[in-house]
Amino acid sequence: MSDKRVLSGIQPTGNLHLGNYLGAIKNFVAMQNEFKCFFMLADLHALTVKTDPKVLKENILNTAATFLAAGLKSNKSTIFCQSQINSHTDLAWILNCIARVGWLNRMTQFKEKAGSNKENASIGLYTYPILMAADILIYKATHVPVGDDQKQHLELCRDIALKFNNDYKNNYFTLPEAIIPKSVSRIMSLRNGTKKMSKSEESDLSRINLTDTKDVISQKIKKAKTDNDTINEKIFDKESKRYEAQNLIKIYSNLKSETHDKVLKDYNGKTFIDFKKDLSDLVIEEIIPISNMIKKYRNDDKELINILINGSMVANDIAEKTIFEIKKIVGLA
Ligand code: AQP
Repeated sequence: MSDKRVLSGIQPTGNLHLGNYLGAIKNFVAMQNEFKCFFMLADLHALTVKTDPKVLKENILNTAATFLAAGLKSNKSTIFCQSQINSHTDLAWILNCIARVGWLNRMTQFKEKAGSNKENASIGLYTYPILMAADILIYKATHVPVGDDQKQHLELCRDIALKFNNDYKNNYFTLPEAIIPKSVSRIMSLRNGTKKMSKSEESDLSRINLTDTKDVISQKIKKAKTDNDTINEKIFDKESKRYEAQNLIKIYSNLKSETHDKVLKDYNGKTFIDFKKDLSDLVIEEIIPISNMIKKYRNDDKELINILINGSMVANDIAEKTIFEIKKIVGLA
């Protein structure tokens, strides 16, 4: 096993969807044989928007079940809940004092999530990227597999680590690198090809949930927005603006492990009616086994809870060592 360390996480904010799967979890599964991996349920991040406590508890268990159902193994990866490791928030405070307000003001995710009512957004939503930097740096992660939407936060994490090293005249932090899947860096909503597929989007028709049934998946793909043109090799041209079509082709090519060019060639001249049928079959083949396993894991929450407790113990040992070293560097220990 290489000495690279991987950390990533997912917020337990609702049903995980095809975007979370292709953009993140599928890559987590592939990495666990090669690297030392830490995968967390980012439950502190989930509090940045209004959350019902009972729903959050359920979402934590659903997300843990989804990790395992998708193929993460507790004997290969450390799977844990962020809120159980106090050093994340200890380090976040120290990093709050390193990061600059101007840096946070540039974060586009805050602008998108806060919308037009910025004044009413939580401070947590604003400082979310600092906690994310702490999540990564507390485990001295070298690599962070994320979707393209998180690239800016990762760059901020590197800036914070670099400033810490400069301010304290050492090379304590290694700068982590993002690993962004090339073929599907961002899965878009099935209803609007310019918006990313998201758990919090109101319309359930905008996403394929990892718990959807066969019929629901077929219906959602049938109803997915497309245009009246046939499939042709110009779909990905900048001026084509066929965003919904591009999104469906990207999903297909990822699931089939084929290039966009090959898919476009195979379906050249065909309509989306034909294509959607085949896409449905592919999505069902990938998602239904996961969906069945999620149900199985949720039948025995004790096993899930034990996995999270064990993961937290492993994570805590490492995080406590790091925070002690950092406290010494900054003069708090
Ligand atoms: N549409 C997407 N395409 C590719 N990757 C995606 N990810 C999320 N949406 C897509 C990746 O999934 C990981 C976990 O994301 P998260 O749940 O922590 O937060 P998020 O990015 O804010 O995801 P959502 O679905 O949009 O959640 P809500 O609606 O709760 O904010 C990340 O690696 C992300 O890149």
